[in-house]
Amino acid sequence: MPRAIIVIPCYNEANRLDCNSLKHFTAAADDLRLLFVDDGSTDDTWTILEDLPGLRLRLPRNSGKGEAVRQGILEATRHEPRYVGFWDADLSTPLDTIPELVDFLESRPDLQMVFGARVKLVGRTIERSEVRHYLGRVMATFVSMLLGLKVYDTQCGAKLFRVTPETMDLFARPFITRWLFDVEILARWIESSRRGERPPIEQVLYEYPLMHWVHVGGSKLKPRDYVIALTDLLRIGREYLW
Ligand SMILES: Nc1nc2c(ncn2[C@@H]2O[C@H](COP(=O)(O)OP(=O)(O)O)[C@@H](O)[C@H]2O)c(=O)[nH]1
Ligand SMILES: [Mg+2]
Repeated sequence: MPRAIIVIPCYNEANRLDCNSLKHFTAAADDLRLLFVDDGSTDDTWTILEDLPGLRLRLPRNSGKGEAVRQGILEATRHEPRYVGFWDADLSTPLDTIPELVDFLESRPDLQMVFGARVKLVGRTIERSEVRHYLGRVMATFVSMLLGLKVYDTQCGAKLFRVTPETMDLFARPFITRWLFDVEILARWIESSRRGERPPIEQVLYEYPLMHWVHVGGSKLKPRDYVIALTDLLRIGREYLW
């Protein structure tokens, strides 16, 4: 039984998948498994995944990162791991951060989830273009206001959850937005905690400042996605919070 299963959503990632790093990581970490979700890719992604060690799931058509992650997590829980998470296929967050987050969550039984946070501090390598950094900061500020939570970085693609009925309930239904499902995860928790069914989010979530995060080109996020994201924030507010 693996201690943790990490879902890697892949949509047309044939050119970006770093097979050597993925194989090397899997060989070295025997209590951690990767679960690749091919989200209806139209390139060679599936063929490449068939050659990688780990679990695989193939979705019949492209459904977006949130749904791919959700399906992956539902599949992962069937193997009864203690922790599940998700990680971007471009390995902007290096794979060796996975055991670090798992150990951290293990050492903190009070926590339900730990999110990687890209905080530019001296001594750490956090590399993003200025434009993306500042657009990201504006978005993050709106997200923080919407949720009423001093969260710094909801959009980092490195997240880990303790497998409990409460955390798995966050993935029970499809998300309503394409790119802001991470915000929805928090909004869902906050909605239940307001009903008195959960402790406050501040007691169960920890943002873990990453040592290393480097933007990898070939992103599928387009400028218009930032505009969609703003309207999606309002939809999240209406659906869960207001
Ligand atoms: N399943 C799925 N994953 C996607 C889709 N678009 C992007 N991703 C995945 O989301 C992760 C981050 O994507 P990326 O394009 O690097 O976004 P960025 O890092 O936010 O610029 C990668 O693992 C992608 O494969 C999609 O339509 N479906
Ligand atoms: Mg990326």
